[in-house]
Amino acid sequence: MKTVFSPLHAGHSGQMELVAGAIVPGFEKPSRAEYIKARVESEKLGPILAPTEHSLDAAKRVHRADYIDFLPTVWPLWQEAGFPGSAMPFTWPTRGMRGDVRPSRIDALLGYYSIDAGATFVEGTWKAIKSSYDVGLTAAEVVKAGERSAFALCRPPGHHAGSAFMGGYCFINNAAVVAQWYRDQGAARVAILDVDYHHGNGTQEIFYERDDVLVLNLHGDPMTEYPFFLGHADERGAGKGEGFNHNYPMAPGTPWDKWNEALEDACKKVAAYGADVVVVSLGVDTFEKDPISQFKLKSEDYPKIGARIAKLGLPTLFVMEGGYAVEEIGINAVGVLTGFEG
Ligand code: SP5
Ligand code: ZN
Repeated sequence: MKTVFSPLHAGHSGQMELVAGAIVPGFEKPSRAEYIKARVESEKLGPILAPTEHSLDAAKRVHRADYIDFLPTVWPLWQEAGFPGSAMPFTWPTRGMRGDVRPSRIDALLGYYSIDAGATFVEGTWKAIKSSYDVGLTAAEVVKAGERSAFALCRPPGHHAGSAFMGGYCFINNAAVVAQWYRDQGAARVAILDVDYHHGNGTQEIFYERDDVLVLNLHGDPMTEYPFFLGHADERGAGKGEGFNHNYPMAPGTPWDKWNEALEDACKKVAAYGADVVVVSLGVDTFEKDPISQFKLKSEDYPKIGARIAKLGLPTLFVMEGGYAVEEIGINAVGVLTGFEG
């Protein structure tokens, strides 16, 4: 399997995040991607390709144009304002406020375009976001050209980013971008299988009223887990999209056997849907030693995930999302891919 990777992710480093009352170094750090790349190499998964540059048109098919145009301006505006540290929001237009009027100050704009303070900018962030987007589309092209699968080693991740907001370490929703790109290239039906520990709220929001992209999410129950405000089992899609969104919220402490039942059900739905291509939002923060998560998957479980997905017999694009147990992230993420290859 080919991997697409860009070293430009590394400019997104040193960002801080707000956790339980403290501003701490971000869990989403450059070493994550480097450990995965090293494991791709040591396992001889296949060649590692550099991405090609893409215009932002494909991003604007799933994100609002004003949101995408805002992203490259964040760091320059933050600098211009003379603010220190990482660019992050501190106020949000929640219930009872005007979510329809765009303020003019950069710190307020960040709140206007965010669900939380979890997608923070430093100097190299925009270039990293753009490279992650290019990685996703380049890997999508590999599968479109006839390969059975490819691995988009995206960093930063994407699945918390919605049509007009960032959050949860995510800026552009790479999985949503490539799913839409496959539709635009002629695929009739695309399935997105999100196995990251956290609910992919952005992906759900983007496709919620559509029946041409099936969205399945396996994740920590939002009653007790980030992103809290989406991801319940009764969210099944709306309008034309009713019945084309499936959530599998699971309790803290969920072990492999229980998690695997959800995977089995989700895979059956992908097969019944008749998808032309599967996009896997590949997070490995379901791992027992993940520092911010509560599931109990072991390293030996990840190849089984890949093997089950392979059984679908469909063209498959793996898009990297979360996973914060840095030492084991390569073993677990590449474990899925080698399990897929059989
Ligand atoms: C892509 C992805 O996996 N995003 C995850 C965003 C999670 N943001 C909330 C982090 C909450 C951290 N809680 C830390 C508890 C440490 N003991
Ligand atoms: Zn996650």
